[in-house]
Parts: sequence; structure tokens; C-alpha cells
Amino acid sequence: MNFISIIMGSKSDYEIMKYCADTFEKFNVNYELIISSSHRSPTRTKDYIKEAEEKGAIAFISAAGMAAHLAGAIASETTKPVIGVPMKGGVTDGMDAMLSTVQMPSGMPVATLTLGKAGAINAAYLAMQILAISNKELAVKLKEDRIVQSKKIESDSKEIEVIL
Ligand code: RP5
Repeated sequence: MNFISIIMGSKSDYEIMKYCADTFEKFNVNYELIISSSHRSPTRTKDYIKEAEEKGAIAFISAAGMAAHLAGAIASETTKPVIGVPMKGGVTDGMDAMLSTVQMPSGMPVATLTLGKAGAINAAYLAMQILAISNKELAVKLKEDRIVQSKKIESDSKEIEVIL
């Protein structure tokens, strides 16, 4: 069974990463979600990646803050796409995690998204866009979602717009 794997460095990351899981639920896309840390449980992380690949993981989403090494650690164990979501916190409130996640050496990519809710949701969208390359039904759903987003902008505007 094809699915997307979400790995969070800590339970404290779930408050934001719930938005990622909710997005998969909305589109009825299979996902797994676990807590595993590159620092606190490196063996669990490594073993899980192998198991998830064998079970059909198509891509990995990593959420980590502070000295955010998790996405890089995942990338070192798999050639599946790795999407990194830096978490707020630490001495620069997430900028440190963002730079740790984005600055991967060549040949070892992590597609790094932004901090906060938008990053968590976009991680799910990016993973679904990867899945949709070989899933026509999901590709159609994603196109329909763009129309819904566009219509919402128009209806939101109508509620408050001022046009002369
Ligand atoms: C990282 O350290 C986690 O991903 C989390 O964002 C941050 C803080 O972890 P906790 O101390 O809240 O468990 O490894």
C-alpha cells in the first residue's frame, strides 16, 4: 500500500504537524505518523525508515526544531523524497531549524518548507503532488482544490471588499 510517512522529532511538534495529518485526511490519502528523534532515538529512526520503505512509503515528511537534524538523517537513509518542516522554538524561534533543514550537502536533498501551519499543510500538498504523478484520481482532486481556493478568495473578498 502506498503511503506518506510523517516523522516528528518530538510530541511537541504535533500541535503544528496535526495540520499536515488533517490535510491527508481531507484528501483521503494514506499516511503514517510517528515520533522518532535523530538525537534521542537514532536506531528507532533508522529502523522505521527501512520498515516504512518496505511497506510502501512513497515519501517522508520530517518535522524537527532547534538543532534540526532529523530531515537530514532521514535523507541519509533513503532515496525517497524527503520533505522537511522546521519547527518554531530555539534561540531564533525556528530560523535555526529552518537553516539546519535547508542547508543540505549536494546529492542529499531535503525539500524544505516554511515554519508553522503553512509549512505543515504544504508538506502534505507537496507529498500529494508527488503521489499524484502516478495517481490520476488524486491529481483531479488537487486541481479541484485549486478551484475551491480561488472561489474562497472571491467570496472572502465579497464579504469585506470596498470597490468604487
Ligand atoms: C526537536 O527539538 C524536536 O523536533 C522539537 O521541535 C524540539 C524540542 O523538543 P522537546 O524538547 O519539546 O521534546 O528535536
